[in-house]
Amino acid sequence: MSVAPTAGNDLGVALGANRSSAVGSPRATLLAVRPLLEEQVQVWSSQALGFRWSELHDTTPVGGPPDQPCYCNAVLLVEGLKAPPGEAAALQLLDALQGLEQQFGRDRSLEQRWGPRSLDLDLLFWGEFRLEHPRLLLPHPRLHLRTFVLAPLLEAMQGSASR
Ligand code: PH2
Ligand code: MG
Ligand code: MG
Repeated sequence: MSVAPTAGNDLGVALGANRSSAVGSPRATLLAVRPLLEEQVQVWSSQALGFRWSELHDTTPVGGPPDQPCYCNAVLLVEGLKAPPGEAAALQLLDALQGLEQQFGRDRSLEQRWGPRSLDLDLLFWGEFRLEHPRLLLPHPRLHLRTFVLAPLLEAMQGSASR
């Protein structure tokens, strides 16, 4: 049986940074990573996609050590994915996101939970797909609690798609 693709297959990625990277401030990092992230998602999916971006938001840190710097946050919505969601594909995308984090200086072995980071790329959801894997929970379990994700997500949902 074949199932027609629907808009319910949209995928969300949250971007965050609150420590400078080789390209500069957290804001400069998010600006630099935007086209690279689109490229990675494009390569991962091997098909034409639509991208909707939020603005960049300066946000107060939630959790983590006291006195950490403010974050810059954004959300990317990916539209038009034809393949049905699945574990192997989601983990492949996670690998690509973590590769980009490393490219911008992230070293997970050196950091505290929710401590400052040069780039954080979190998969938020992929349609209604549910995944409980040691490396990845979908949808993101704290998505509904985080204004720094919800506000840009709403903005991206209301924006127009670029292809
Ligand atoms: N990310 C965290 C913890 N706290 N606070 C804000 N404002 N923005 C973030 O992206 C963020 C956070 C862990 O990933
Ligand atoms: Mg993360
Ligand atoms: Mg995060």
